[in-house]
Amino acid sequence: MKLYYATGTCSLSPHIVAIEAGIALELERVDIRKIPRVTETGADYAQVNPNLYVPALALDDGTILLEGTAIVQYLADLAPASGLAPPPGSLARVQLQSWLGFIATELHKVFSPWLFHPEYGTQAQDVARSRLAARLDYVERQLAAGGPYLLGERYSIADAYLYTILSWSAHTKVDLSAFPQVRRLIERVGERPAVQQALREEECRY
Ligand SMILES: N[C@@H](CCC(=O)N[C@@H](CS)C(=O)NCC(=O)O)C(=O)O
Repeated sequence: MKLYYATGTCSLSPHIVAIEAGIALELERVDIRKIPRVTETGADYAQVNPNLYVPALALDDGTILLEGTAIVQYLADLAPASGLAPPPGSLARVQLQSWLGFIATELHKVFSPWLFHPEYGTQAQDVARSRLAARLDYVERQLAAGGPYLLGERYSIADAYLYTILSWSAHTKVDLSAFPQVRRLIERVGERPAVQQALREEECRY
């Protein structure tokens, strides 16, 4: 199985999940700063993902899986004993999917692309930061009521995804100081050996 990734991006989330699940991954880096988009082996990434973004997971039979939230569920389901995702069909699984959808649409896609492109202007960036603050307040309240993880006592793929997205906060000047439960979750996830290993493998320094 091969993960197409770019250092410091959302592809860290499936990378962490694969390590947590004990799944061996081949890694192929994509330079997302350039068009045409090529991988480190010189392959045309448009042939892998016509949308050009990472992550993409190439299965051994040639199937390409796209979208981070689908990829992490696929990986977790390959290793059910890891407990990284509740069983498909359970209410807990739907609650997990609810968090994955929330992180993807309410957090990830508010950070990116808006806060990574100064050319969009300070007004757009201020709106993005204030929207993120409102959504993080929601996460904070959920964690205060039933943490320490998004699903309660159990660490899951949603926490790895949340960690990945919020690791962009310092660089993008998103202030987490009002969200102690969120910061605690991020610290706790960041200390996990799988997370440290994924960061090392991507040569990433947060
Ligand atoms: N909907 C996609 C979005 C992935 C995404 O935003 N990837 C970013 C990195 S975090 C990227 O590759 N950006 C480069 C581009 O869009 O060209 C997913 O959730 O997997």
